[in-house]
Amino acid sequence: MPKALDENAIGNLKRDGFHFPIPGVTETEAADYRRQLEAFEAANGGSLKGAHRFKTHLLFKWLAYLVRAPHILDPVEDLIGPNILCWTTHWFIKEPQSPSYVSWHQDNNYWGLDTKDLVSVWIALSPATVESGCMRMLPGSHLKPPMPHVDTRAQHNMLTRGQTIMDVDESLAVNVELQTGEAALFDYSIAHASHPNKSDDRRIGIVLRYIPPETRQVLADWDSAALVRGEDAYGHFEHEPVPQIDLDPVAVAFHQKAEEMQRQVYYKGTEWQEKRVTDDGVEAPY
Ligand SMILES: O=C(O)CCC(=O)C(=O)O
Repeated sequence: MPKALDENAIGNLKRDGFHFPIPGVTETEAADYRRQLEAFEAANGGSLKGAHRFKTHLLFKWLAYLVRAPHILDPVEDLIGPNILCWTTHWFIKEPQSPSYVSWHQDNNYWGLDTKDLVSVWIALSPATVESGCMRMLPGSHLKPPMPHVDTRAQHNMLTRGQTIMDVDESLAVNVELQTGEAALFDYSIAHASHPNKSDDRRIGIVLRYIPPETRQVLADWDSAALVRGEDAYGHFEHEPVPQIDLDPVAVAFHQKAEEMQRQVYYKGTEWQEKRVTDDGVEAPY
């Protein structure tokens, strides 16, 4: 008996590879989390960047709470079972009227996690509309053979390597429009993208990524995750500490090690794996 998702939602996820909207946070929580995010940004040189965009549940107490919230974990449990690790949290923030975009890609192409069961929960902390550059999904693409990606390193592409599926028929894409506080669930293999933000507000998305504990990281010898529900009988991931306060020194030290490993995985096989600037002078976006 599913805990949160009805037949329609589970059907959408199986057939299309995504489902929305589901409750993410309340509008009041969204405003509070945005305020805390923006206070951190103001104290740390502006828009969240680099390592701060990844595994931020180790830095912000409110996010450590959110990745463990029952109303988020119940739908995830309906999809991947009762034992759940949170592998990472990712920020996708587009400034007002900015050219930043996300090219068509499949997440399973480059994260090294040997599971089909990774679930992403994308939560809007501001309106995600066609105007502000909401996510776009290619229904059913998660059921097809993997699509070839090219590393473009294109300017303004928010993806680490600018990895891009070249031949997508945009007319088939579905806009994942979300109001502040709403969330979307999507599959590890779904092809997705988003256009630039043409609105006057920031488009702020925080994405929580969940896996079952039998998953292995095949692109690195060590990886970590937070055990957020149930048990881990496998031990493939070192369990992450829970920050007791914002920027808890123990969790910050762990974050440094864990985000460096994620950087290595994202850039595996590129010059950026070992250094932050390539021989032709291109700086790694993360
Ligand atoms: O937020 C976006 O526009 C893209 C998000 C994305 O690529 C992802 O969550 O995997």
